[in-house]
Amino acid sequence: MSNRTLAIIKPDAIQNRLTGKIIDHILDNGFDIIAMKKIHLSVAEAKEFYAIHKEKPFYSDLVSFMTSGPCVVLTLQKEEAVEAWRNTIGATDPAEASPGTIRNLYADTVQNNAVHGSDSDENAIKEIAFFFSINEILMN
Ligand code: IDP
Ligand code: MG
Repeated sequence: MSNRTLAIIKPDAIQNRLTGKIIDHILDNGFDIIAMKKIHLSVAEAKEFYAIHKEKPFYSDLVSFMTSGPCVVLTLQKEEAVEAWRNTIGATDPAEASPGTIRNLYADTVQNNAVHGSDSDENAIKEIAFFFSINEILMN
């Protein structure tokens, strides 16, 4: 499974009509999209997805942000997908994201940072299963 990761195009990017540009960026960087759907997270789902951050001061604002509008969730496939996708999105804070990364190009603030990426193979497996059932993911 180390060739898969979970990506989310977050509500700020959807609101800013950047979905197509971000999907182009994904494809131009050699990722295959093996699952994709547009969803609107419930508060309960957002809380569970970000449970690892529940003690952080930004947790409740993060949950509000992630439920403020729809997201696009994707399963991406590429060799060493987790690391490759983290490199493609850039640092959490867009002010620190390298030039040409998605967060550098399309994000506004450390919270409204356009995209999500799994941080480990273990979490990628959990996060993909959080959003997709097995029959929603292309097999090849
Ligand atoms: P990551 O998305 O780069 O993995 P995490 O530390 O896992 O960053 O944080 C999850 C999300 O929480 C971030 O993408 C961002 O939306 C939000 N976040 C992280 N740090 C802060 C902060 O200091 N202030 C406000 N929001 C934050
Ligand atoms: Mg993270």
